[in-house]
Amino acid sequence: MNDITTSDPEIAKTITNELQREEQGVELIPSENNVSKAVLQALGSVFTNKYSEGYPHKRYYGGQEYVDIMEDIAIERAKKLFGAEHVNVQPYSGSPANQAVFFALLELKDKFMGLSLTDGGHLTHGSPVNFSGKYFECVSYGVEKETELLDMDSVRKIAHKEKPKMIISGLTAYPRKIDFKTFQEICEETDAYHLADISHISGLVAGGVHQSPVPFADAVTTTTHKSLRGPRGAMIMCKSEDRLHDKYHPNAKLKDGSPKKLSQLIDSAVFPGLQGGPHDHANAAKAVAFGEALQPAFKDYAAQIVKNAKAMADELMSQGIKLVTDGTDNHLILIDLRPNDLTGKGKLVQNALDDALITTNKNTVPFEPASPFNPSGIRLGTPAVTSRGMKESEMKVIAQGMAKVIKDPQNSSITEGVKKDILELTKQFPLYPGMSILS
Ligand code: DSN
Repeated sequence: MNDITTSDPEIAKTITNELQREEQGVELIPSENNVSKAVLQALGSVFTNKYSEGYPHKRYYGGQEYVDIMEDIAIERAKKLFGAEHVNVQPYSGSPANQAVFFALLELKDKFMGLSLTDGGHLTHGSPVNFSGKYFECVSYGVEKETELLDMDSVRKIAHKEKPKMIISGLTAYPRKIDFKTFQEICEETDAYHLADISHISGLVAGGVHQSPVPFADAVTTTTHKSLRGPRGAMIMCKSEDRLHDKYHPNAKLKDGSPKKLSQLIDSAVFPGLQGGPHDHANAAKAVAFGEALQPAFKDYAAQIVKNAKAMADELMSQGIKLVTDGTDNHLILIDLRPNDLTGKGKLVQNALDDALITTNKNTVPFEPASPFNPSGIRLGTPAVTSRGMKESEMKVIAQGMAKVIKDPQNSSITEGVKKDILELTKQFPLYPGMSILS
C-alpha cells in the first residue's frame, strides 16, 4: 500500500477502511468470501496491462507468450478440479457467463425455464427486468408452498407441457441441495439444453460435498468469487459435442462441413460474441484459486462450510428464528422474518445487523408478501467465516447475537452488546494474519 498511500491517500483510505470493516465484522453474505493473499497478488499484477483478444495460441495482438501459458494453466486446473471436458475462463462475471450460454444455444425469444427470483433463482434465470426475461421467453418454476422445496415432479410437468429449449438449474437463495441428475433427465426427455448455474455452490462441488452437474449438464457456469474463493469473475464448463445439434443448430457447421461443437458455440459466444479482451489479471488469479482448490485442504474447507451452516441454522432455530425450509444442507440460510412480526422489514434487520458488525443481505422469501426493496427475509451463509477458520462453536456465538438483534432490531443497547461480542470474536480470527496495514 506504500505507493497508493502517497499518490492517492483518498482512495488508500477507503481501502484500509474496508480492510478494517472486513476484519472487525463477520461476513455472512453467502456469495462473498475472503481470498488468499496469493489471489490478491495475481489480481494486482502486471497482467492488468495486457490485451489478449482471442484464445490461447490464437490471439489478435502480439506479446502473448506469458498470457497464453497462464490461461492454459487456468483452463487445465479448472478441467482437473471439476472433471470438465471444455472450459472457458474468460467470462467477466456470472451474468456475462450466463448471457454467453443463452446466445450460444438459443435464438431471441426462445423459451427456457429457470427458478423464479423470489424462490431463489438469479436475475439471469428469467427475471423480467433482466436480458433473460426481456429478450427470451421465460417460464419460471418455483418451490412448493407447503415445504418451500423444489419438487422435481412439478419441474418435469412444466417442462413436458412447455417444451423449453433450455432449462436452468441453479440457485442464489435456496438452502437445499439441487438434484442436477434429475434436471438432466428432464432435459433429455424434453430435448432441452441443460444449463447448470453453480455460482453459489461451486466450492462445495469442487470440495465433493454437493453433487456435481458437470458429468451431466450441457453447460455449467460459475462465478469464481463465491464459495470457490477466487477473484471476481466467472467461467463456463461444457461438453465438447452439441447433443442437440441436428434439432437446434443444423446449420452450425465448420468450413469442412463438420458440425460445430458445443464448445465452439460457447467460445465464440464469449469472444467475439459478447466480450472483447479477457481480464488477464483476473484469469491469473482464477488460476491461483483453482490451484488452491485442488489442494486436499480445500475438501476440508468445503465440508466445514456445510457443517458451519448447519450449526448456525440449528442455533438460530433453537433461538426461535424461523428458517425457510427449516434448515439448510448447503452453505446458505434464509431467515423468514414474518413470524417475528417483521414482514417487509428485511432492510431494518439488515441495517441493525450491520450496526452489530454482522453483514448479511435482505432477501425475498418464497411467496413474498412484501416488495423486493423491503422484503421479509435475511440471507446469510458461511463461506467467508469458514475461510477465517471459524467453526461450529463460533457459529453458535454469531447465531445467538443475530437472534438477539432480530428479536429487537430497534434496540440500540442490544445492537451495541452484540457488536462488542463480535469484536471480541473476530480479534481471534485475523483476516490476513501478518498483514500490517491496520497497525
Ligand atoms: N449477487 C450474487 C449473489 O449475491 O447471490 C448473485 O449474482
